[in-house]
Amino acid sequence: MPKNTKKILVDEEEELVEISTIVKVVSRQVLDSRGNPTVETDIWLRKGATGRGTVPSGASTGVHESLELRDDKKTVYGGKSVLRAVANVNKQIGPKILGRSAKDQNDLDTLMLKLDGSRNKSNLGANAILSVSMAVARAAAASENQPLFRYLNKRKDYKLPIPMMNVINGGKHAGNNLAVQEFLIEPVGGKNYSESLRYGVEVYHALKSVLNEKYGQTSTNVGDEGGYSPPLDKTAEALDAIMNAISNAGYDESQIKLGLDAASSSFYDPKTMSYRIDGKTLTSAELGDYYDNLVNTYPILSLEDPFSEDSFEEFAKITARLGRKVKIIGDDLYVTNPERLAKGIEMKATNAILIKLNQIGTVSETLEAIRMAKTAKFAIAVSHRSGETEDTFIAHLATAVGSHFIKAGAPARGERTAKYNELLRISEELGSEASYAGSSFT
Ligand code: 2PG
Ligand code: MG
Repeated sequence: MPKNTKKILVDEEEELVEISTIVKVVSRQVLDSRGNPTVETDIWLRKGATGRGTVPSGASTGVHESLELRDDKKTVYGGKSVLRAVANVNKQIGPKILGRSAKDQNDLDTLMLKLDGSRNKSNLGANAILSVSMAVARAAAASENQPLFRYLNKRKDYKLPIPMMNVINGGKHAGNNLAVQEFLIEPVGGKNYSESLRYGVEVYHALKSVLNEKYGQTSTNVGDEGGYSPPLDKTAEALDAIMNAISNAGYDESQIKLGLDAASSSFYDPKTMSYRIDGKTLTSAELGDYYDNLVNTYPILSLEDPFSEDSFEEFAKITARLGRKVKIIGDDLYVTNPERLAKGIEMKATNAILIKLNQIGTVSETLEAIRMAKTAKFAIAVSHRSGETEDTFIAHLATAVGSHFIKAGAPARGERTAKYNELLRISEELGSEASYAGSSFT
């Protein structure tokens, strides 16, 4: 090597470290899509690159999720303000990460876990920690002049996900009597992401006409995730309306599959160990038969949280029974937690996982859960929360990790379309560099 080449390389390395050095951290309180306060953090790096993380919030939260820290001061935002979490970033986390490289995602996440010191991030708040973790990743990507998805995956095996669109809202997301929380359409048949998105949007609009005609105009008021919220009380009625919409829009069941998120912990009664659905009270075994019947009647491709959040055995039974046809997705069961996922993999509890950054609270642990799920050959669905923000992190994450699905609500309301639109931009940028997950389901 000529004498001064070494010197130049060293300088370049120093330069890279310097570019990614964190010089400023500012957190604030902003609003989510339900009008509740949430945490947003901005990070500045030495040469001017910045990154932002805005944290979403669930309604049907699993009991095993990391803790979302709220102030509980009833006179302010009904107890929902997050000023303590914001202060934890500004006063505790911020000073500790100044001078560190934003590229050390793992180390920075570990540092925050140590600083928090609890099992479920209850001291600093998972909302505080995640806002920083996301902002770090974004700032590091900006320091390389890369979009986030490229920064998160240097191997470049990008895959665009199938949109899982929640077109009828029930459960805790709507003011009707549907026990099942989400009725999703999964347009697997498009030749690429944007075509599948179009199929889904057309069905969503056709569904509006179907519901208006059958149940009147108030039936197309929308729920938290932009899906319609008709005054129905039976699962099959909602599925029939969607099937009509699919055919009215000119599609068939090879092109558009259905998904259900039962979110069954919200209709489970632990005292009687039974489930209240369609006006009936069912045991776990009866609920298993109920799902089996639905899967044989409708083109259902995914079934999320069919049993309550600690029912690993019941999940394993339904996966053994229906798993060849259907993706059995663990959401509240796993809460994106690598430890709970390890148990699920061991027990063959499911064949798919829902991934939500804020359930676990750091980007590194989320990536670890995804890595484990991929090794176990689970299908992956990267997901929003019912309380969302304009942040598009999950669109990048889904593309980077080659997620099969992205669950981001109906194709309506800005916080939902923010994700679907970002994926349109990503797919435009990637062109033939990316494959499309739909092709493995047709
Ligand atoms: C779910 C989610 C997102 P929430 O259960 O999958 O759709 O709902 O954010 O209310 O937990
Ligand atoms: Mg769910």
